[in-house]
Parts: sequence; C-alpha cells; structure tokens
Amino acid sequence: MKSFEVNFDGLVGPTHNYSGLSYGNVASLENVKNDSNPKEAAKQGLLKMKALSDMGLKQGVLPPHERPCVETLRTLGFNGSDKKVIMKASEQVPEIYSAVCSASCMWTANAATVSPASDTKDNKVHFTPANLSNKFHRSIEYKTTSRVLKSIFKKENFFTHHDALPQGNHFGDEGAANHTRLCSQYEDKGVEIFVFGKYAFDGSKPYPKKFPARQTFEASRSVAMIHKLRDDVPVFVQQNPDVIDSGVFHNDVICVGNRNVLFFHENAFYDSENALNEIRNSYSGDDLHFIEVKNVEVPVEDCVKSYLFNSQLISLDDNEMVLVTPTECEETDSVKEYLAKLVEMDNPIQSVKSFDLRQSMRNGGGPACLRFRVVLSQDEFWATNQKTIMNNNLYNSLDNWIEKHYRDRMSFDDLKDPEIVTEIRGALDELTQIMCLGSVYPFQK
Ligand code: SUG
Repeated sequence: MKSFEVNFDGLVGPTHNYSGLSYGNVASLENVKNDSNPKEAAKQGLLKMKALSDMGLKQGVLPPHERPCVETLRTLGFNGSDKKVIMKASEQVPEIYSAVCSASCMWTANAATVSPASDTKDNKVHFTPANLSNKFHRSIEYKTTSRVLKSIFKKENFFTHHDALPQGNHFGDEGAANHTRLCSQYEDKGVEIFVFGKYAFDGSKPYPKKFPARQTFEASRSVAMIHKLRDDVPVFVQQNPDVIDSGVFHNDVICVGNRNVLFFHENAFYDSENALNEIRNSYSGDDLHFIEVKNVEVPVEDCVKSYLFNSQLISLDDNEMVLVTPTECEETDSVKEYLAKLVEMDNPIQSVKSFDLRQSMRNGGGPACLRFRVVLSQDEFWATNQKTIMNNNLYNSLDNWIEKHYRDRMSFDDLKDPEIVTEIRGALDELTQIMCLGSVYPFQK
C-alpha cells in the first residue's frame, strides 16, 4: 500500500516571545528582549501550512501548549491561586517565569521521533516524545506533547506511543530535528539516520567545546531500540563538534533529507566519509543522491544566518522535489547564488519556494523546525484525527481563532499580567474543540 509524508506544523502559541533562552542558538541570543508579534507569527506559520496543503501535500496541525505553565511553577514551590502563582513567579524569579512562558513547542521537529511501520519489526508506527533535557524551557514540553500525539494517533492497532527518555543530559533527546529518513518510496523499508552531538558516557570521544551538544549517542541508540527498528534501518552519525560550536545546535540546521536525497553541508558530520558510506550501504536501491554543499560555496556562518538547510525538502510527485526555504535565503548572497545553481543540477530538486517566517526565525526556528513529519499509509492516515488535517475549513477556523485571541505585541510586562492565564485558557479550550483533541492541557484535567 502506498505511503506518503504528512507534515504536522506547530501552531505558534499566543505567548510567542523572545527571551534568549537557548544558549548555542545564535538567533535566540541575538533577539533577546525584542518585542514579538504572536498574531503575525501564528499567521506566518498558518500561511505556510495552507500553501503546502494547496500544493496537494498532506498537512497537519499540532496545537500550542498551555503557557505560562502554571503546573511547572507549582512543582517549583509557588502556591495559591493561579493568578497569585503568576504574580509571585514573575516578580520573584523573572528568568524562570519567562522560560515557562515560552511558545517553543511550535518547533515540532523537536516534538518526538517517529518511525514508520515499514521500518519497524512489528509493522507499527512508533512515537517517542523528545525529553528536550538540555533546555529547561523545552524540558517541560514532553508531557503535553505525549497527550497530544496520543489523541491524534489514537488507534492502537496502528500506533505505539512510548515514554520520553529519562531527563538529564546523558539521555538528551531532541527528536526528529536530529533524525532523517531516506527511502526510495515512502512505503519501503528506509534508512533512519540518527545524528548525535556527543557520547555522554565516553569523554575521550570528540565533543563541542563552546556550545552544548543537545543530543547524545546513548539517547539516539535507545530510541532506535525502543522503536524496534528492523535490521539495517538505523545508522548513527556524529555531528561535527565544530559546527555545533558555530551555532548549528540541531542537525536540521545543516542537513535535510527526503526520500532518495540527502542535502547537506560538507562540514555537517564528523568523519563524513565513513558516515556517508554507512548510509549508502544501508540504503536499498540505486537511486540515492548525496548533494553536498562545499564551504567555499556556502560557509557555515551563512548556513546559520540563512537557514538554508532548515528548508523542507518535499516530494511533489515521484520525480520532483521542491525546497521550501525561509526568505532569509534570498537575502544571503552565497545562498542565493547556490540555490540558482542547485535547481539546474542533475538531481530531483527542481524548484525553490520561499516563505516569510521571520517571527519564528528570530528564535532560530525555520520551515523545517516548524514541522513534524510522519510517514503514513492510507489506512494509518484515515486512522488519524482528521480534524487536525489542513483544508479550507480548518484554515478559516484557525485564522479566525488567531484573529480573536492573539495580541499583536508581546513584551515581558504583557506576560506578567495575571489576567493572561484566563485569556489563554479560554483560547486553548476553544482550540481543543475546533481540533477535536479532548482534554490535553493541565487546566482541562
Ligand atoms: O530549541 N528556540 C528553539 C528553536 C528550535 C529550532 N528547532 C529545530 N532546529 N528543529 C530551540 O533552541 C528560543 C526561545 C527563546 O529564546 O525565547 C528557542 O527555544
């Protein structure tokens, strides 16, 4: 049975803001304390979803989480009414308060790792939510993520949901941002490339010196075991520690793959030759394309600035792929020149389509960060909550919902307003009804 890729994009939440929370992520640090525009951010993301759906692709939506996360503040010792908790935390520990207000779950490439049924020994689709241990503001995402995924992919005969790996840096797991799957056709057994930043239990191996490695080998290996991957499916590749130190905090900032194409920078991997050989050996088929970008063509700094590799590489049909880029690629000379050459080369990428995602980009989140891709067969797709799938109706409902509930300016003072909790819960409650999600938020327990 034919399978296809469904991209589930994160709907940007109403508290979208710039708090400089991600050490190692250059854009997040550069834009700290700038005012944000949540309404514009959500609409930019929604327009991308609509455009991809209009191109004939299957497009889904994942909802934002409850922020500020009062539940986390209570775990940290704040008590009293919800409004009291917010007032006390925002006054006494503003740095922690801004972390629990982050709308970071919008970058759903970090929501989980998913393995399609054709890769797994029990022929089920396996999901493991990412623990996102390396960053406090992200480590509080996995519980809601897990409830949301279980609600959308409910049928147990098709879908298996696992717990997140244990918290702590030894098993730091950032989900699909460090996981790429290659295959000839989506329904074939694929190669799942797990890219990690360091070995947590062996300090003699190379590791980045300046910025953290957010994904460990041990975490990647466990996810592969938990997903019961068939022989030859998983390949473990170490990310080049030097590029992590240059601001490439996830592999999807320097590499993207789809079906038979791996598009990557020559400095992406440590021991690149060996890594590429392993991938080639595990790939069944004779149609594999490695598109390697040299540093003289596009230096690593320009990759980080433009997010060239954080593009979505999408199949329009069996022979044609389109690269979905952020507008920043048009504004970076080396990248603009490279892309003009790329579409003329002998490979499946035939066009480039660019999107304005600046609100998200200012926090280091490009087109590929915003999407969680799930390869599904037709039956698995019908077993998925159809109210999360983009069409004109859902687009209009979400556009109206954003118009009604989102502010067009958000500063730290706005986040401190205790009334925000009522405003946001009302909006999220309505959203769960639009998307038929059931009770997925702590306030709905
Ligand atoms: O985890 N930024 C996110 C960006 C995630 C991008 N995802 C992928 N590459 N797949 C992060 O660093 C910044 C939030 C702030 O600073 O307010 C932030 O969390």
